[in-house]
Amino acid sequence: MSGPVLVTGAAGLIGTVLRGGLPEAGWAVRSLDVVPVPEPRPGEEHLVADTTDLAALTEAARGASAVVHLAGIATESDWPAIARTNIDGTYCALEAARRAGVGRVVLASSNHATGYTPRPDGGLLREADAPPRPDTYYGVSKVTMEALGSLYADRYGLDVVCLRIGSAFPEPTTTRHLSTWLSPGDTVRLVDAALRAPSPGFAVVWGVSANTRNWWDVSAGRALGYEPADDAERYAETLIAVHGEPDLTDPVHARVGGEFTTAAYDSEHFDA
Ligand code: 15L
Repeated sequence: MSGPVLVTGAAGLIGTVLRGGLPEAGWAVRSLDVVPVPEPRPGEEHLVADTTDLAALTEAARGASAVVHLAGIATESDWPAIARTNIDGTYCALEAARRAGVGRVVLASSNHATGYTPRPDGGLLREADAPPRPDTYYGVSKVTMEALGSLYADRYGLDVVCLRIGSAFPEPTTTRHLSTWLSPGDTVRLVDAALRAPSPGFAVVWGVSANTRNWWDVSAGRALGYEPADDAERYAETLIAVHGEPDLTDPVHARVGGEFTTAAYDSEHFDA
């Protein structure tokens, strides 16, 4: 594969992890964000643009080997903000890739596309058994992201891999994260696999580490070549000592979207 990987939202939490890790995995990175990325790495290309600016995004995608689309609001917000930044932004990322002749797009979807899904009683939940069940307008934007990805794969033949990310943080900070954590190292491994998998077509895979308490089945991710190496369990004793064992009758633990499914996440509580 020639050409750098265009990473949108490169200045954010996951973008910063990828800017560090993808070059080590052999990928040249072209970073794009609405703000300048802090401290560009040697060899890193960096651009400032809004992902809803289709012309700018198309220019940015020229010569890239793939687009990794992370840009967007990462939590609940009001509808106009979600519609513009997350939904229009995803359309622009896919359309820019198509216009620039880039054959592969990796999309940062989220577990919140399926947030009202009950946590399985036992066993593991496969992507195919978790149809759209968004918990917020943010979740709706991720369902729409997956739908747009499917359209661009079927209609234009793009390879589109949607990563339904769990909790991508430096380390788990809640007992829910013991099941949903995606470590920084596994974030890089997952995106690397999504970039390398031969002809994935359209794929949706959970983005989660090899956590002992996982409720998501990572088989589909493994089939793409993702080999998770981290497990949140090493944080369990400390977190449980502070917060207690997860109470499975509490909606935060009973549904996969956790606190996003509670009244505290009604859109009216969030400003753009
Ligand atoms: C997400 O999609 C959010 O971007 C992140 O802030 C976390 O809330 C995460 O999901 C999660 O479910 O823990």
